Amino acid sequence: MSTLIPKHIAIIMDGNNRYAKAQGLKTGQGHVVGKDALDPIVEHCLQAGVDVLTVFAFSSENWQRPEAEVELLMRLLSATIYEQMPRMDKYQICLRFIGDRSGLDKDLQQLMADAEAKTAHFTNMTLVIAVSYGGQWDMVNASRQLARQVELGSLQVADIDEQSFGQFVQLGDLPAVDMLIRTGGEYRISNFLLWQTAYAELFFTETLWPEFRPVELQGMMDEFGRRQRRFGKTSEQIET
Ligand code: M2E
Repeated sequence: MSTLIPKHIAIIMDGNNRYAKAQGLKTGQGHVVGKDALDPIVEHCLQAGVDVLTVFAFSSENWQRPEAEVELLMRLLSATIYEQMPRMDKYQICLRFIGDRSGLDKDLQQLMADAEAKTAHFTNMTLVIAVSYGGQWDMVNASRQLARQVELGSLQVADIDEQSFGQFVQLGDLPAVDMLIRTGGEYRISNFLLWQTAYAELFFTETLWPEFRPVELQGMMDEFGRRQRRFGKTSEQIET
């Protein structure tokens, strides 16, 4: 039986602040260490043949964090995009951003658009960074676009179904999420990809994000394969 590789993995990278506290670092320094934990995970997904990796870098709710932490995260986001571009080029990875960009600094919006344009033609893997993203914002945004199409007469209400709705949520052109992983010991979806994870296998680990390594990710991918082979069968079928 060939090993089943997930097409789309999504990760809620949680635990940066707890890591910083445990290491006696200043708050926010955990985000700096957390940033560097992503590279080995990206490379592991690339080598394993994963098509899409989506990571939750900054949620709609993160705007409520202390101003200094939000500013640090925004600066870190810009710095990381600059830093990552040579790697995207080297590994031919398409970089995309999802979320409500309207609240972001104009320079950052331009940097994101440039990075997407420069990597749009790469086909080895797609790395999606969720910035100022919320699953509920996503679904409301999709609903607004559908309502506008109905108002314009280019869509009938009767034509709104899961298929047409699914085209208007973020990443509607990409495979649905197969594996949703959350590090840091919390067991919540926290308004991440709500529509896109409808059928995702859920994986939680106590490991804090800065300490999350490819070996643990591979263990989850192996478990994903085992779960898929059981998918839809009765327990009797499994036993025989
Ligand atoms: C990331 C952003 O907590 C976030 C701080 C910024 C870096 N980060 C974690 C990301 O997820 C942009 C790119 Cl191009 C890659 C990773």
